[in-house]
Amino acid sequence: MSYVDEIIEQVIEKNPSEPEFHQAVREVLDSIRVVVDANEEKFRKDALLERLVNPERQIKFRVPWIDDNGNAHVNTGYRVQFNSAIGPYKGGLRLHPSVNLGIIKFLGFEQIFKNSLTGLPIGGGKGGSDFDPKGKSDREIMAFCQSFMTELCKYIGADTDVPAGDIGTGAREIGYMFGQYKRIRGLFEGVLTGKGLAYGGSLARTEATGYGLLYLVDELLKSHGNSLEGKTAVVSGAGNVAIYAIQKAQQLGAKVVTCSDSTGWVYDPDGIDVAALKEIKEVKRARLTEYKNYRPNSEYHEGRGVWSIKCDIALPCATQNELHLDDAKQLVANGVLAVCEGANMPTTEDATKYLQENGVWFVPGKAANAGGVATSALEMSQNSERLSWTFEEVDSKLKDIMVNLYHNIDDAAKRYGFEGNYVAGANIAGFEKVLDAMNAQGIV
Ligand code: NDP
Ligand code: 2IT
Repeated sequence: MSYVDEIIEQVIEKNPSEPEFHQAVREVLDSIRVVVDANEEKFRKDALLERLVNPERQIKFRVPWIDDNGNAHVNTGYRVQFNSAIGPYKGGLRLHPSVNLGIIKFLGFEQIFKNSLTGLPIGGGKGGSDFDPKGKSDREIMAFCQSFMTELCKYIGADTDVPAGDIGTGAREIGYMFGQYKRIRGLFEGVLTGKGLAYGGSLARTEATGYGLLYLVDELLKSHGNSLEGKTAVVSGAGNVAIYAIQKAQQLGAKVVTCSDSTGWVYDPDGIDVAALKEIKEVKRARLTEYKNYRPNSEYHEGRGVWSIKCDIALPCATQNELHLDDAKQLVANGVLAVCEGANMPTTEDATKYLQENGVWFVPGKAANAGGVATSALEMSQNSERLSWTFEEVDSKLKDIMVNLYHNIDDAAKRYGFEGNYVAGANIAGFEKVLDAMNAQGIV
């Protein structure tokens, strides 16, 4: 059996009940098979793949907090410090009831290659908790965040591990966590990114993941002699990534006709009203059912459905495995040109394969959504030099990073004979730098 297949088997056997982690490992190892096969003897001797798929450290802890009625609750907190070959661990904190170790490991594993693709010196990590922020008061959110950070602060620091936002963790949560870190550790340092502008945050970090996604889509289309002008796009999600993806798509001339949340989806034939969406989701923290109050011509549907709408570009920006084989078939039947992932691993394995086999330009999340973490690294730079850059400066660096990233994955795919396969290109290009660093640093 090949070294790659042995390791995939081992990962499944040693980490049962972690299907998302298996999926992420399978995708990466399948893509880098060509590199591994060419170096099999050395890689086996160095246990290179074993070291790649086993996190350097996994931290799991109890998070007790008290609700507004005086009742105590206990959630589980996680931080997986996956790989520090190219820099301090970097990656978000997810707060969602579905969080478990396997989810955090899949996200941490993806983060290694994503962070490498940014070209910046950041290693891979991820964390979070099964805490559900929905319906909680501000005080309850603060209580949870403070308790979470009371434990997490022992393991992180501006030069060791720098968490940030993800699903359920936005500016409010980062603020409470930063305050608690500072209080306990006595350090005002860039230990988190996505901070408020008043205390060390970077302009354009809020917009960065969605904007970066569209900078990449724009470059992808241009490279194929096409453009976003006049295109119809469908977006899933209605959170941080989705909102700013919709905004930038509109600025670049596309019409975005859908968005969704965990209970339903909106079809707005005139184009999503971003100001309304921001008010509903960022200010009121309400459901998308409210959208119709702002846009009487729009439709609200319960359940899933954004992929059934005819479009040129599809941008899944909600969560993992939200675009299935049937959705891929529908998108292809409707003539979709490109599917680019704003979320992490939103497309199932069979759907990805179907899209690729049917000539759709498919760009995986670790490349397409790397603008968020790249801008987090720019926030770290600004914190280190104790300066703040203008919006234009950060935004233009972000754009350069995404344009370079696109060409980097495109070139890597071509170099190995997989032209147009951006999954292979992203995994190979991301892996090459990590491999160089791991080889240089010995067996650690
Ligand atoms: P948010 O919490 O801001 O928004 C998430 C959105 O997705 C919400 O609209 C939410 O619905 C919806 N959603 C979440 N879970 C589900 C689910 N199980 N089923 C259906 N809908 C769901 O998160 P972000 O926008 O930050 O993150 C979205 C994705 O992008 C995630 O995969 C994340 O890992 C990835 N990502 C985020 C980055 C960032 O900088 N924030 C960077 C790179 C990737 P509801 O409103 O009902 O909660
Ligand atoms: O998935 C991701 O890349 C993020 N949630 C952002 C991580 C970060 O450190 O900005």
